Amino acid sequence: MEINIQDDPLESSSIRVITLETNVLEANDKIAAENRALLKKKGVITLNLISSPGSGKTTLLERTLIDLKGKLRCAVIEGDQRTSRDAARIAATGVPVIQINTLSSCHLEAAQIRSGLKELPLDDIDLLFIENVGNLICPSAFDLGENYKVALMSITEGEDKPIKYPLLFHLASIIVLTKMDLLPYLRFNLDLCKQYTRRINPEAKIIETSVFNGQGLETWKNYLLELVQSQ
Ligand SMILES: Nc1nc2c(ncn2[C@@H]2O[C@H](COP(=O)(O)OP(=O)(O)OP(=O)(O)O)[C@@H](O)[C@H]2O)c(=O)[nH]1
Ligand SMILES: [Mg+2]
Repeated sequence: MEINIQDDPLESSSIRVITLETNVLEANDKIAAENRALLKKKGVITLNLISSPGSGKTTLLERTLIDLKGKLRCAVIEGDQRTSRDAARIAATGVPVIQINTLSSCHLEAAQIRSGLKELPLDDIDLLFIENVGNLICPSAFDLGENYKVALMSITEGEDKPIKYPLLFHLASIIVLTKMDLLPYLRFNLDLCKQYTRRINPEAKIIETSVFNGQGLETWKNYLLELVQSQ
C-alpha cells in the first residue's frame, strides 16, 4: 500500500528519516567491507574501542602501547570531535597515530578510517587500535572494518549501563571494566554489573582493569597477543 505523504506529514517525515539512515549505513558498510579486506590482506588485526567520554580509553592505550613495545607492532587511529590531544598522548609512546576530528559528528565512519589507513605503514603493523569518539550510543552503529569491537566501561558510570545502552555491549567481543582501583570508594555492585552484562552478551570476555594499580593488565595484554598470534 502506498502512503499518501500529503495526508500525514508526521508519518511522511519519519519514513524519510528511516530511509536516510538506511542509505547512510549501507554506504558506510560498503566502505567498511573494503577496509576490512585491506586490513586482512595486510595482516592487521583491528580493534574498535568504544565507551562513554572519559572512561579511560586513551589511558589504557598509552599503557598498553608502552608494555607491548618489542612484542607487537601497533598503531592507533584517534577519533575525537575536536583537538588532537589524544593523538599527542599516543605519539609520546612512539607509536604511529592518526587523529581524525569528526567536528559535528558523534562517531567515526568507515570513510574516515579509509583515509587514515592511507597514512599508516600497514605492512609494518600487527595490531591497529581505533579509539572512537567518546559516546556510548552512536559509534556502535557504524562498522569501521574492524575485527572486534571493545566496549570499555568505567565503574564510576554505574552498573546498569549494559542494560541501558545494550547495542554496544551486545556487539562487543571484549568488555573492559576500567578504574577498578576506585571500587572501595564507590557504591558499585560488580556482581550485578556482570549479571546485567551477561544478559546482553553471554559470550563476551570481561576483563576488570585499572591502569593505576595494574589490575587485569596482564590478562588484557595476553588477550591482545593471542588475538594476533591466532590469526
Ligand atoms: N582512578 C582511575 N582513573 C583513571 C584510570 N584510567 C584513566 N583514568 C582517568 O580517567 C580520566 C579520563 O581518562 P582518558 O584516558 O582520557 O579517557 P578517554 O576514554 O580516553 O576520554 P575521551 O577520549 O575524552 O572519551 C583521566 O583523568 C584519567 O587519569 C584508572 O585506571 N583509574
Ligand atoms: Mg581518549
